[in-house]
Amino acid sequence: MSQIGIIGLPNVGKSTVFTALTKQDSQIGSFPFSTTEIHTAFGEVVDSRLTEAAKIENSQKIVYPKIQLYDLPLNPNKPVFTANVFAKLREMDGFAVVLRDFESSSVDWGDVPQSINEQLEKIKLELIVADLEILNNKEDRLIKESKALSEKPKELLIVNKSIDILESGGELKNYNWDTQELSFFRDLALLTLKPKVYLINTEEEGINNKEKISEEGEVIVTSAKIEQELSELDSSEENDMRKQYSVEESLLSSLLNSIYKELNLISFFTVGDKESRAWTIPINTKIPEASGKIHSDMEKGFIKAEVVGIDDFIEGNGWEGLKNSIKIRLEGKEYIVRDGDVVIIRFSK
Ligand SMILES: Nc1nc2c(ncn2[C@@H]2O[C@H](COP(=O)(O)OP(=O)(O)OP(=O)(O)O)[C@@H](O)[C@H]2O)c(=O)[nH]1
Ligand SMILES: [Mg+2]
Repeated sequence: MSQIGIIGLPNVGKSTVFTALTKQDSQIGSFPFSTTEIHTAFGEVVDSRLTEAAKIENSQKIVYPKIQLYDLPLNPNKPVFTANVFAKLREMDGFAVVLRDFESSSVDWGDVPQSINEQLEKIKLELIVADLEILNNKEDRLIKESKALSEKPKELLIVNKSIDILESGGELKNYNWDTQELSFFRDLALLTLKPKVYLINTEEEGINNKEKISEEGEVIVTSAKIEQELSELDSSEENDMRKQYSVEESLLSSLLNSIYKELNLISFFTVGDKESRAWTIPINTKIPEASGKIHSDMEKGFIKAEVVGIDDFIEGNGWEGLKNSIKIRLEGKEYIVRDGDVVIIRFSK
């Protein structure tokens, strides 16, 4: 399961976002630095296609895709994160960066710039400085170790290149690193290498949209406050209110989609009377490996898979309705699983 840290400057609505996504409180307050502890909880994305498919098969249980979210406290003194929080940030698979675009006279701006791009630069700088510290230490160690060598080791060249990028204000994720370089980076858990999605927290009355975000990548525009209020309603009330506010897709679902895009992940499904379930895999995964997610025996003894897209599955009225239909394809070991595939794995034990 992906672990995502919600980060941003003080009082921009990080905890409001966290609560909207998880229904758990994390010390929302109108003053800066109101969150003082690390909070974590799961966000489960109710995929209506899976609900529909499960209904057709009378599934006893439905397991939707989940992400684990973290609301991380800021340090009122420098640096913005304490060592403890930095250590947590290094464990994350990616970040949701919250940028404040709502006015609200009752919420203190403190030192936070009103421009979303300036906010973004400030946060980026914190991450860059943290990475530089790690890389500078690594550089010192490598120089010492390589004194006796006639040639600079490859690792030192990678470190030098990374330091140059960071010192000129760049993030490491924006460069194409080869697999050797990426595996070297793995142990260092560098923060600017992690994927990010941007959450512009805007007015309840509609998008403020004063400014276009300068960063490329997945951007979600939302009012965290509305989303938090909607998350407290039951699902039929929520649907009515969503229509009224014209925010049909929930923040959780757009966030999950954006995160999956940034992390190159997709979901496939198993649908049956006991359980209907979403499974998360990297894109370009072959079916034996994907089925290993369900059970290791399936990967080892993989023979064939029956595969049908979930929309076709619903339209064809499930396994019974699709019996003998050409919509169900028989796929072998080389098949690459697509987003939304419903599968039955045939395997030998
Ligand atoms: N008007 C308005 N207020 C919001 C919105 N999102 C958050 N707020 C308010 O802004 C204040 C700060 O929100 P928090 O979620 O506590 O912000 P935070 O980033 O977690 O703050 P710290 O943990 O203190 O850094 C609270 O009073 C929220 O109710 C929004 O979309 N619109
Ligand atoms: Mg907070």
